[in-house]
Amino acid sequence: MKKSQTFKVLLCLFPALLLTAPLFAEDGYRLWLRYDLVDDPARLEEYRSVIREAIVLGETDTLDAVRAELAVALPGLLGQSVPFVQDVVQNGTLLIGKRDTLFGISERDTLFGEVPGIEQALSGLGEEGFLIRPVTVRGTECVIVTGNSDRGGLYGVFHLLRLLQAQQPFKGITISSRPRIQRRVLNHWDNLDRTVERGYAGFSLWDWHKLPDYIDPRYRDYARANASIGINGASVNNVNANPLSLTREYLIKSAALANVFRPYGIRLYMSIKFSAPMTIGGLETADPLDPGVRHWWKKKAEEIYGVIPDFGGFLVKANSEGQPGPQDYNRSHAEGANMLAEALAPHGGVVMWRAFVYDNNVPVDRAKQAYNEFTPLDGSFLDNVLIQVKNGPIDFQPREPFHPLFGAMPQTPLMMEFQITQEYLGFATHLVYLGTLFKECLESDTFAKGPGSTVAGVVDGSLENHRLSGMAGVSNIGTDRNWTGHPFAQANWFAYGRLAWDNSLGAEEIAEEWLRMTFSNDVSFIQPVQTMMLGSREAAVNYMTPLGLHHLMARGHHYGPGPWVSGGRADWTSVYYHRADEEGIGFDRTASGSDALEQYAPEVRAQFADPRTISPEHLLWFHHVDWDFAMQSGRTLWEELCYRYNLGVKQVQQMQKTWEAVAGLVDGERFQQVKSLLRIQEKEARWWRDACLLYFQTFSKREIPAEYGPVKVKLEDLMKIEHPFAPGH
Ligand code: GCW
Repeated sequence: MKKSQTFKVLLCLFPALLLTAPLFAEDGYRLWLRYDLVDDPARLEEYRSVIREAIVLGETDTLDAVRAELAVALPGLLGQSVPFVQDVVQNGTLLIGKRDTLFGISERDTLFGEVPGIEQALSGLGEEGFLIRPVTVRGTECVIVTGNSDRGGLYGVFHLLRLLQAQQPFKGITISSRPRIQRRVLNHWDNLDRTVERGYAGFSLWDWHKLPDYIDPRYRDYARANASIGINGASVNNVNANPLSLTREYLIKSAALANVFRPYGIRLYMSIKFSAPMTIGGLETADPLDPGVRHWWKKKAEEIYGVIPDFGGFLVKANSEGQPGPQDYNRSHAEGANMLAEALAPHGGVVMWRAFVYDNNVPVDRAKQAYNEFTPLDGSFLDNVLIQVKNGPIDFQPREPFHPLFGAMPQTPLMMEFQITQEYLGFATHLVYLGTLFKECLESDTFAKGPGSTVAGVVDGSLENHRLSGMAGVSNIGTDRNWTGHPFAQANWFAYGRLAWDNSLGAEEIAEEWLRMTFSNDVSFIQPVQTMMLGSREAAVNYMTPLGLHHLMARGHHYGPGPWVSGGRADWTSVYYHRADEEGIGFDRTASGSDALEQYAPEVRAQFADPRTISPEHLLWFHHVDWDFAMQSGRTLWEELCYRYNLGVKQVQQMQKTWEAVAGLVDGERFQQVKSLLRIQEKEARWWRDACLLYFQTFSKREIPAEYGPVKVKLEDLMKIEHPFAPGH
């Protein structure tokens, strides 16, 4: 075919292509910031009538970021240009800026005069809150988006764009919002060689080798995505830290990242290695009471703030899983944390000291150790120290009761650490929406100060009126084109950010928001898929670790089932946790066992103490019970175990059906990807079920009820499966 002929053929094809497919692939890169044309005609008309022009007042990097976002978003959503103008001349002007620029409190501008009630509305919004509200300026109808700082304007604009994307009513509405938690941080477990510990979405985003000179455009998109959900901090390197991050060379690289993040309200934090004064500083000790060591950290902090003036602070994993720490010198966690806090304090930085510590020698139930270690230190931390506590007492399992430290250290601000990356929940292969897991923990009642003392209240500081508050999410982001590997894993990043901003949001509404923004506003799509998301975590619990079982995964990489894992360090094995024997199964954490129960408030203990009344979800976490134990369902424990494992598989099969049924309502690319991943998930759900049931059957010596069909695999074959190259390890 000659060139001209090819061209003609293409010309004929082009209109047809336009009708059937978007001009670019839906590869997931745009996340929830797609800004496609509003497809509800009535809404489109409404939005077009209230947003015709925009004024962004002020010349700061943050406001430039706002302009850049609006310049892409509004024409995309409204299908027409929305020019930036200098003055209000017609109805439908968006006015964006910091309150004093907009309302003439500064000398520079008195353009819009006083708006009644505005001072009051803004007074409770703090530094980051925003207000969106209709105003009349010189007789014209406008909408203002403002806050006490530019960042308020930024968050307000993202909120507005969210409303438009989700096709919610906008005309005439007033909304104000401020974050409940101050430090809303992603924790990247990213290594300097770009591998990511427990990362399943490719390599690290941070190209340390080419930094600081090459700035990957993706850094900015990362910052946009975070700002859009209110995340305001990123700890960029693994908590199993490489001390090189603190060298001059790497600080300059980090500073380049911080420069990209800053306009989006994101501070850079860093994980540090406690022994850094020795390894990169040439000192002979890292003892936190040693004057030379203290001086070294002081100087290091000065150096950091010299290049990153808004540096957030240090995240520290010390005396845990082989990491160095103050206990190497017979000093306490408080002495270690306070030394760093002192170095950071003059610059406004904080220390996020992790409570994920447990002894190498396994003297007591691992679930008890953090509490034992930290509660005696309550009240001895400097006031720029936060203690960062994982949601549960073991390690991000599919289900854990809330960590007993929440509510037990009233004088210390406790940060929540959630894991967004699905280390124990099927990596980036399984569709597991974590909004429900996060909420379950936040809503748990610690009873620390009577009923209603929720974990959420501990973490947002409201229970004890703490000055500092924070939440960390272990990131699931990598270089995969769609950022998170599984298209639905984006929802977990999103849900984390939304809950860190406002822990009163429901998992349901967050899922709906995300679906509307990420996929479609069609209710016949949203409704079934939202239901699928909301049930997905329970499905995973059922096919992996039902009834309070935990830590049954394969050794090391944690991929797939390994209930038989034994030998070596006890608390890294499965048998240590499930304790199956001829009698029964489960970890006795009551007074007759490890008595971990005793670390909770009496009201909580009462909920968990009796195997006959405890919710079945936590049964085997706290109790060792007989195989014939009578469950509330009327089944025996063994039957219940069989039932739940099979239910988990069925739930995944139902997810597959749900997804098939929305085929016509999703773009082909993401439809196929999710469909394939669900197929893997179903296969792996069966793998988990078969492995666990066949293995536990060697103790229970009972039949798997016939209704579940014959098990077609052999335990010995399942036990031989190895995954030497499983990612993230
Ligand atoms: O969940 C476990 C992981 C480790 C991790 C550790 C921690 C960063 O298996 O990979 O190390 O927790 O949280 O420190």
